[in-house]
Amino acid sequence: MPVMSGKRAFLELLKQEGVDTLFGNPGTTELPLMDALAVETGLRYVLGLSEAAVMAMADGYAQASGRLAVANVHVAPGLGNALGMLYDAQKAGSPILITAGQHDQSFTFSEPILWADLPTIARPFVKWSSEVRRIEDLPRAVHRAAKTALAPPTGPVFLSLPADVLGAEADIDLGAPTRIASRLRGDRAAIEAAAELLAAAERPVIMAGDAVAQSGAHAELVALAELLGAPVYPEGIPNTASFPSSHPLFRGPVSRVAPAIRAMLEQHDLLFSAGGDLFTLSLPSPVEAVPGTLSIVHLDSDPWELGKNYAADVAILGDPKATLPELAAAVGERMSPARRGAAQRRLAAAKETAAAERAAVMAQARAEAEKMPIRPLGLWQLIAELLPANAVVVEESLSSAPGLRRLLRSDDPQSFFGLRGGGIGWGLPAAIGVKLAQPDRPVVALIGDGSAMYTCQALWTAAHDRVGVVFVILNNRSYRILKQRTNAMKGHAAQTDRYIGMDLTDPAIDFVAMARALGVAAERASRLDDVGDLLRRALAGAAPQLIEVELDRSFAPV
Ligand SMILES: Cc1ncc(C[n+]2csc(CCOP(=O)(O)OP(=O)(O)O)c2C)c(N)n1
Ligand SMILES: [Mg+2]
Repeated sequence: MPVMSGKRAFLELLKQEGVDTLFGNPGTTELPLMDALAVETGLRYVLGLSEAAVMAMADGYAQASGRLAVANVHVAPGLGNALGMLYDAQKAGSPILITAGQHDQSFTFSEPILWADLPTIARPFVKWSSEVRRIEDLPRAVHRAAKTALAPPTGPVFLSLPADVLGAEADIDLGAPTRIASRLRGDRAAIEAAAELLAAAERPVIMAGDAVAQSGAHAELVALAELLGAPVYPEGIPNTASFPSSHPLFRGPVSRVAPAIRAMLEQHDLLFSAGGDLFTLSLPSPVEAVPGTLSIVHLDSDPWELGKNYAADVAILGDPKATLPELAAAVGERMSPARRGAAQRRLAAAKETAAAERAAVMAQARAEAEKMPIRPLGLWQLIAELLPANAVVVEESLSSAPGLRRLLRSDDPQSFFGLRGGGIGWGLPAAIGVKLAQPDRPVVALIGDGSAMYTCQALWTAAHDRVGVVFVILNNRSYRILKQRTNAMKGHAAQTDRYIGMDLTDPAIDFVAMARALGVAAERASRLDDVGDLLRRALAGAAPQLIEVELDRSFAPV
């Protein structure tokens, strides 16, 4: 066995696990690693200037590559700064190994500066959280962490790395990675039971969730939806391209409030959730989202999600790509000629409804496109027209989002990534991670002005590492969604038209100057034509570019 330092062993272990990129922000406790990186050619270090940006870059990279991402932060304050974005990564099920340097173990009892019990801080947000105490345990720890992050349901893991472990030398056996085969096929009896219900349903509806996108099961879900003649909605927080948006059965997302979800579900007698969450809501409601008469068939790779909030008549633990073909075949066997005829009629009707929905949004977008200042829907239509078919969109557009998914083409599972956890500031750095994972695809980030300010430091990384993302800042100079929601409370703010802590004015934030200060070329547009010109030019180039769009600040009562 070779004699090796802990710091060298750590980098070798990461390479064994297929890692080629490290996202990080260093401090004293990470210096052993930074020292080892000085002579390392197989790993690229991507520096983020705040830990929130580091974490979200790693998240975007993990989601867009499906591979293990690694983020390295500095002791307790660094980990603390990363936690909001770690929450988002946990909700998205992103396979990320987060490590933090820790003080020398002989030193920690005296409570040195920056020290805290790191695994305890990270634990609520990860699948596994631990500290490596001996250099001999380092291989086992890293392999276990990587295996756990990538095992379904995927998710982040945390390791604290004390300086004495990284600095020690020992004869170490580096061991080898383990991968848990993820194409888990659902239980046969459960598939048969599900097929009985699906084939007998008279008004079925499908919700497509992130597990479909993650397993690359578009074609498999399309086949089942067409067989059933069922419309397909993206799940409540539609953060992935879980169904091809150009398909005639695709419907725009449902809202995140229970009454609207219920109104949709009341038109159906059976809900098939393919890897979707039922339901992450944003506001409490006296109305239940799911009507009592609805049958539920639920397939997911995460047992926690199955029947979490609403009892499933049949719950299948399985990978969508591996399980859907068997389910479709079992349904097919049960489709009598009469049922097939009914499914054909449903298919035709569902296509018509979806086409009418699309036409209505497009007509509204055309009307909005005439207005000044720029309205979100007019902007979406322009962007949807201009983006090439292989573009990837990263979205954190908050109040501007309505209509976007209906207009945007997101036809492959990697073509769209949105905010899952709700902790804003994710989108701008996540887009950098997405572009690093998919360098050959154009990546466009659609980011609210408020959201952009949480992690705007990441622009420097885009410039420094020449990551050619096109950042579109939706500048309505406000936390517009909070104004909408405060207004809906019909209280003092609505009566007085005063919204405390929600205006980003006086001074207005100059995103063009800010981007240029951080090394990213930037322009401002107040007319759609100008947005179009800037976007065309940005897409033609390879450098990062920021377009600040002056959006309408007003909001209609919701
Ligand atoms: C980390 C974090 N802090 C605060 C919030 C609360 N919050 C939700 S939306 C929002 C404003 C978003 O503003 P912007 O990105 O400009 O979008 P707009 O509402 O204007 O469309 C805030 C502050 C949050 N969700 N996450
Ligand atoms: Mg805003």
